[in-house]
Amino acid sequence: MFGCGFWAKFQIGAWTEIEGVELVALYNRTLSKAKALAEMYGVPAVYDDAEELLRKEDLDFIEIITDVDTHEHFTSLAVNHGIKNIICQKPMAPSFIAAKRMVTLCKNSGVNFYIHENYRWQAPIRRFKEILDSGIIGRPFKARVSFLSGFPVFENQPFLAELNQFIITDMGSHILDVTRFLFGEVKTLWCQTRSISPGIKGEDLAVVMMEMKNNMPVYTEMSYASIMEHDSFSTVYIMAEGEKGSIYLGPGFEIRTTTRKGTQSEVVKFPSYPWADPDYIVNHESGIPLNRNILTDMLHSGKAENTGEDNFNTVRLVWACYKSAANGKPVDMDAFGSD
Ligand code: 89Y
Repeated sequence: MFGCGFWAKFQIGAWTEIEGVELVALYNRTLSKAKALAEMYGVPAVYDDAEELLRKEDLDFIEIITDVDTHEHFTSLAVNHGIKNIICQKPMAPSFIAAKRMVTLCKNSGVNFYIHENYRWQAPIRRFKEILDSGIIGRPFKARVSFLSGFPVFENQPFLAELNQFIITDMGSHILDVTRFLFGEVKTLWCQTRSISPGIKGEDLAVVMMEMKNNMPVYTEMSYASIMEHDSFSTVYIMAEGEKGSIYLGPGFEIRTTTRKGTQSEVVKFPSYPWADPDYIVNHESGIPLNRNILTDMLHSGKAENTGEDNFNTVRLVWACYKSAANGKPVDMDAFGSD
């Protein structure tokens, strides 16, 4: 595993729940951080030289959880050292063009490239999809995906305040991916951003209006400036309306499904783990099914949802949002990225 920052301990925790996976080495540019994590999880080797790790260790796969600016560097380093399976933390890269280079490099080198994009694996969102696919609300015709939070996110991840592009890369990567997961691909989008909280470089509010290829209008909103009765952290609230009813995932992981017969409520349950932070529990738990899915792909017993190529469609949405926010115009997704 490359990178021993805030998220590493939770992603390692998720791997410890899966049989047959052994974490053999950690890399971090500050060795003391790697040593602390190695002690916590009993990892036999630590390095502050990534090349040395790649030369010395016999690896089936690596996972990259370093700063986003270094994802491309570590991906190409691993490819050059013959690693055949690479998992990279979201967001894939700090720019659209860098993400494109990473996907192309892995494809041309015969490397399986996966993105650790966990929100679509959150238990309430998986259940929401099951209800949607059951047909109980008929054909969906409109939806809203909402993340409105005042969680002190910069306390745990101070570098987020330094990003020139903050909320769409950090949370938009999740929210736009969930939107694709539930409602398919986007035809056109229009985005507005604002920077509300003092002392941050990038935007902490974005609203995105989309027309999906299936003709649904979908509205997404994401904010770390919102003081709400029910804070969305660290999941999303989703409303889908269909010809026969509606489904709402709201506070307390409750899903309310309404048809003309009335409303059914269910609270989605999932386990807690000692390594997970209770504030992030739904988020941290989702790493387990995500990792399992990637593992089945590596072992050729299943297909990964979060391949680099699939996630590149989410990356395109992220950067199309910034383009739209900069020029105030809708972006035609079929044409985006080809210029
Ligand atoms: O970095 C983000 C993520 O992936 O989930 C929540 C978060 O930690 C802060 O927005």
